[in-house]
This record gives sequence, C-alpha cells and structure tokens, in this order.
Amino acid sequence: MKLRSRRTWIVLLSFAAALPALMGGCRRPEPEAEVVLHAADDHEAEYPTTQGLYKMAELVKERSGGRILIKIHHSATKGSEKETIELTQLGDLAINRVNINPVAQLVPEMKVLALPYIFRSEEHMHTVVDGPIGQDLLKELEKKNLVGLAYYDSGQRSFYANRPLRGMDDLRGLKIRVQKAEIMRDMVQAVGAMPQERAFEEVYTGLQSGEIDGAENNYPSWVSKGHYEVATHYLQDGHSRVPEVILFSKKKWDTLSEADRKLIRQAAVDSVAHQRKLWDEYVAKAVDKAEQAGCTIVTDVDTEPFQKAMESVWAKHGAGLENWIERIQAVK
Ligand code: GTR
Repeated sequence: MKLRSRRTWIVLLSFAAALPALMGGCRRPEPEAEVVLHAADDHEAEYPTTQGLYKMAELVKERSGGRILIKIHHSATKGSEKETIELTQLGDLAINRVNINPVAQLVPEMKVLALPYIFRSEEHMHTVVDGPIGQDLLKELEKKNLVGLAYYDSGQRSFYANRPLRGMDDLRGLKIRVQKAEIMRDMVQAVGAMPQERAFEEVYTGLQSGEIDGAENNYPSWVSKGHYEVATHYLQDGHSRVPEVILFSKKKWDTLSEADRKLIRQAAVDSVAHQRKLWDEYVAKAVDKAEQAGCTIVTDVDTEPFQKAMESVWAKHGAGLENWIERIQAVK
C-alpha cells in the first residue's frame, strides 16, 4: 500500500475539520431549548396578531439566548377561541392571543373595554390600555387562572351583510353572527337584528349557505377570512373598539422563574409597537382588496341611532362597572 504524503494528510485532515461547518451552513448549533411554550392564534400566519406573536417569540428567543422557545400554532389549529381559553386555563396551552369579547364572558370587568362606543378614538383606547387602567384590568384575569401580558389592536367592529346597508334600519331582522359573548349578542339585538352565535371558523360557511345574512368585525377579519366575498356590504358604524389580549396560563406561569416571567412579559409588551404598525398597514390593504372586489363600504354613517340603541347594552353590561367606566371616561 502506498504511503500518503504529509501534504495529502494535511489536506484530508483540514477537510474533515471543516465538514461540520460545511454541512451546517457555517451556523453554530442551536442551543437546546429548556422551555418550550405553545402559543395559539385563530388568524393565519400573515395576520398582524400572529405576526405580533412571532415578534414576541423572536425577542424571547434572543433575550434568553435560545433557552426559551415559543412555538406558534396559527389558523385556529388549537381550536376556537372558547376552546383555547379553556386550554390556557388548564395549562395545556401556555400563550393565547384572543379577542377580549370571549374573555369578558369569564371576567366581567373586561367587559368595560367591550362596551359600545366607550372609546372616543383609537388614541383614547391606546392611552387606556397602555396605562394603569389597562394594567389593573389584566390583573383581574388572575381570578380565572389567566395572566394578561399585553393588548394588541383590533380596530373597530362594524356590521356587514349580503345586502345593502346604509343605516341601522337596514339591519332589522337580519341574522347576524356573533362571538360567544353575551355582550355582543345584546348589541346585535339592540340594533334590531337576530344574533346567531358561531365560532369564527364557521362564519364563512354560514354566510355561503345563507344560514346567516351577515356578521360584524373589523376590516382585516372581514377580508382575511373571505367574508367579504359573500357579505359584500360593509357599514362602518364602529360600534366597538374592543382590543385583543395576549393571555398566559397562570398554571404554567407559576412554574417559571421570576426572571423568565419578566423577560416574557417584556417581550410581549415590546411586540405591541410592531403589531400596531402592521395593523395599520393591513387595514389599508384590506379596504383596498374589498374595493377592488367591488364591495360597498359606507363610511359616512349616522351613529346617533346606534348609540341610542346601545343604551340598553350599557344599562345591562355596565352595571357594576361604574368605577371602571368613570376612570376610562376621565382619560383625556
Ligand atoms: C377578530 C379577532 C378574532 C376573533 C374574531 C371573531 O377580530 O381578531 O380573534 O375573535 O374577531 O369575531 O370571532
């Protein structure tokens, strides 16, 4: 057997040493994650709320040096909002981005953010949720085994249907889908329509089959879920400015170190600016898409009859929340 020259050995050995780097694309191996947290969102990956969660996950991974990983399950693969809230309470799901309406069903104080026309503007809502009132409300969630981390934007909810809508009178007798939330049911009833409770995931087929005539939501949901293809008339009455919330399972939270809890909470708070920026861009894109598709959007709505009709909702759902209402109204 021919002996290899010294030079050949050097070449062979350097090649062997470089192999792992060549195979791994020169990346250092990922550190083993110590904590894996599962997060749910009922929107698809590109939607601003899910994108907010991705931002939060990125910050958590970076700040923990890869020790804590958040795995995101989007598009309602973990179930409807009602189901995922239950999973979060049980500790089977660590993180859950949901709308406040179904949460208010469990924690009545949260209803204050869902009351029709409680916010004068988007700025008013931001000041409330970003300040002490928002923080105090998040603390109320602990009574139901939930930890509230931060609020995301959800714009304004308005009515849309498969027939022309110009004002409140056009909603009379229409079958309008509502979330699993009593306050929404009462709002729909207050404007003379017939509330139909359904999970978000069932709205499209409900509209398509004609079981329901319409629904109510913000522009992004109307478009992203395809509702605009069937319910082509949108009436921007803006009856609710209820935000979204990021929940954490209290059961899981209690197993984390104080430092990790702080890191996770801060990452959620820091993801808010990103979500809000994407939200504004998404609203513009959604409106554009609906208009291109030939939908009718009525923006100059006389909201006075709506506000008047909602007095009954305030009387019922605002009862017992007077202090919260006063605090919100006092915010400049
Ligand atoms: C959207 C919200 C969803 C869901 C949906 C609904 O605005 O982002 O999480 O609550 O409304 O109406 O069910």
